[in-house]
Amino acid sequence: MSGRPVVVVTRRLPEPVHEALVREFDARLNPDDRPLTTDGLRLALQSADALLTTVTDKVTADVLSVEPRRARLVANFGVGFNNIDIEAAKARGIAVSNTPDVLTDATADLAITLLLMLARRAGEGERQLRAGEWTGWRPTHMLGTHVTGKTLGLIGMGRIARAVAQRAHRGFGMKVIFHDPYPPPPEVAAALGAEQRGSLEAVLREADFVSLHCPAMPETRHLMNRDRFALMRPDAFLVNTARGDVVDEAALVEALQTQRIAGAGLDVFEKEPQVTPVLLTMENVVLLPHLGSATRETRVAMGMRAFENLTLFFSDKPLRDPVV
Ligand code: 8YV
Repeated sequence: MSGRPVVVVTRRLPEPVHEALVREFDARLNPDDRPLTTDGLRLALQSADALLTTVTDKVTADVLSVEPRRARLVANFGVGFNNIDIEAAKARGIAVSNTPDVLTDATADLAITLLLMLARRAGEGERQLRAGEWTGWRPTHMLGTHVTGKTLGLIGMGRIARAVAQRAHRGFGMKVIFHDPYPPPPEVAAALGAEQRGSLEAVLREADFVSLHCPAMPETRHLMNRDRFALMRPDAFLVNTARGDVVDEAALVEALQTQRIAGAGLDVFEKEPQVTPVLLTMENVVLLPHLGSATRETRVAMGMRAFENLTLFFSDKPLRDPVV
């Protein structure tokens, strides 16, 4: 026993993060990168002082109820923490941390990527060319939708949404509107050129592009449902880089099949990695495998942020990113 805190790292992380963890802790790495089972998570809570988890680890109330339990901290690799039963952690005095800020730009870039791929039919064009079906330039070939001057509606106005607003308004000359039950100070919105709307519905009625930036929690489950899709404009597009649970995927499929909306760009899915099969056949849908924060720089920064929370915790100092 090294006497150093035992930290179970549930997935393979970038090498620089491993080096820091091994230097500082009795780190139990996962070089095979196979997700831990429920029993594996329970065992980790019994044998380690802390877990460094990711979105693929379902840290449920049942998992957290294991006794005897040794772990006192779950340091999540990610800003979202809907993979952890926060109320159960709170009830058992287990601390939880996340990794905000360091992934804001990468995730905002990906939301804009989805928006542009949708508007300019980039996925379609790429597939047509790769399939050898392109017969050359034509004046009316695969016409897309203009972005500059169009209205982007943001659902939620937290860090990532603000970064999207800045890119869309300053970078692409878009009009930006938003709704958030906990809006930023007016001067912050004004500096981003973003206009607040009194309701989600108002944003849906007005926007050419709707981008979701709210956490997954009971209140936001299926926030985008049949009735809300019915409010969107038939030439409007949905972008989701938040969480799959925020969208009723069956209602989305219906809205697409009935041309209730013009298209959707999805980086997250209700039952990921499963994707509703019919979405795979739709040309006006862009599908990405949860790449929001997938840059080398960002993933190292996320790992180092989790490492910082672990280091602070085991130095009896306040977490930098306390969730619980
Ligand atoms: C992470 C994300 O890659 O941060 C989040 O909430 O969805 C992604 O950036 C994922 O959560 C890994 O745990």
